[in-house]
Amino acid sequence: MILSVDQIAKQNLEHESIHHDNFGFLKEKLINEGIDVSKIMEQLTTFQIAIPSWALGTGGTRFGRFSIGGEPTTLLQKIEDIGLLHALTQNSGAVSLHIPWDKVDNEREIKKKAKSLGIAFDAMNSNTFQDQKGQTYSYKFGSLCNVDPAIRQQAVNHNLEVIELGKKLGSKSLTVWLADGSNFPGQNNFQRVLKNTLESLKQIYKALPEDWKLFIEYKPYEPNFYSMVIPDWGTSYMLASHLGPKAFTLVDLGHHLPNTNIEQIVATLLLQGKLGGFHFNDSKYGDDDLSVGSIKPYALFLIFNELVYGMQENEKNPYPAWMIDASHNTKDPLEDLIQSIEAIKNAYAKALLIDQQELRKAQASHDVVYAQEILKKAYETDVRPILAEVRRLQNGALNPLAVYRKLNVRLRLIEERGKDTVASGL
Ligand code: PSV
Ligand code: MN
Repeated sequence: MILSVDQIAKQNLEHESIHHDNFGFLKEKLINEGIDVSKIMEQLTTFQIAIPSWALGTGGTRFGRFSIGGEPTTLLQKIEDIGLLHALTQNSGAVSLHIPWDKVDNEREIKKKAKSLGIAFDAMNSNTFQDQKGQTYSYKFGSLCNVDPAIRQQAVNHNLEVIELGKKLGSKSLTVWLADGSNFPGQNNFQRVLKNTLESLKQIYKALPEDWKLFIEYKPYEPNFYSMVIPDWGTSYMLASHLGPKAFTLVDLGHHLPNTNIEQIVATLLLQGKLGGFHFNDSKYGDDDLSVGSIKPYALFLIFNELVYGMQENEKNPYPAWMIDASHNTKDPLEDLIQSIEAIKNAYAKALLIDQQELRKAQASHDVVYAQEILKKAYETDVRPILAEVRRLQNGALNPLAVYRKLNVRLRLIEERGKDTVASGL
């Protein structure tokens, strides 16, 4: 299924007059406050968020999975779904693959389909946290960290294969997330597993093409509950620093203990030029993979405040890679992704409204109240008309969710693919 520009434009007619008034009013208000609205719109236009191939089917928990119907079963269909999202939102022009969840046996066809829908190949994700059929050694007791050199080598080789595949598709980065760790004291020697991990990563790093980046995720617990080999940003940063200039830390918002000050981590990594990428989601307790901005929208805004500042001030930090990393048990995954994309752009746009000069002045004079007010003022501005206008100018939908529902996209996907299809991946 494909959504044409004409179909979307026709749907926009219904929302056009209200949008026109709302945008006009907001634009005038912001211009009167000295804000460069067109610059903000430019920044929002170029902002692209990668969609992980595993987010297009209904996620499950270990207690069950409730399929939505019409789920994509092949990579081509997953790319088609991202094409639908991109047509509506104009901000999801990239896919992130997970190997071997994604079967890439027809690269040329896949590349052709992605190109026709304006979709690029973002970071490749390797998987050494599950055993695959026919695999020689098991990762039950770790992969890159394993005490057995043959197991480590198998895990390294898998990453090298993923890089090779990514090269063919035009990807420029590899994300490594390790489930490696231990469930009980005494199970692992902390120093040895960390050293093994670094040595394994060195082999992977050596195989990276010149223009590629390596992103290292961290996570404090799950699936191991006593220790994880890369539990926090500090360990990831240390590994990335040992590896060299192409290695970076990747922040997944769900990979922190409750109440961690993620915006401060972001600031520190940016200062060091080592913030490579982001996995967006939201959480109440742990790695809940809830929709971005659904639980802690203010925290997301504060993170974007640091990102905006850091992207301006820390030239040696590359432009970060953005990806949504969530999994849904109850919602239509495409509707959820529309909501997530909107929440991310909403936080970004609000952060762009912050009067950085005034904030520096308030900080310099230790005016705590005024500093807080400056942030609040930006946060409480309803920026949705700007987001809609940016979409309209790019032939996207003024209201993507309304159009998705009006055009019965899910029903049409069910008609096309059937009620019982199950997407591969989580
Ligand atoms: C792990 O929780 C993670 O965030 C990593 O990015 C994985 O690759 C992804 O989820 C999917 O399992
Ligand atoms: Mn992640």
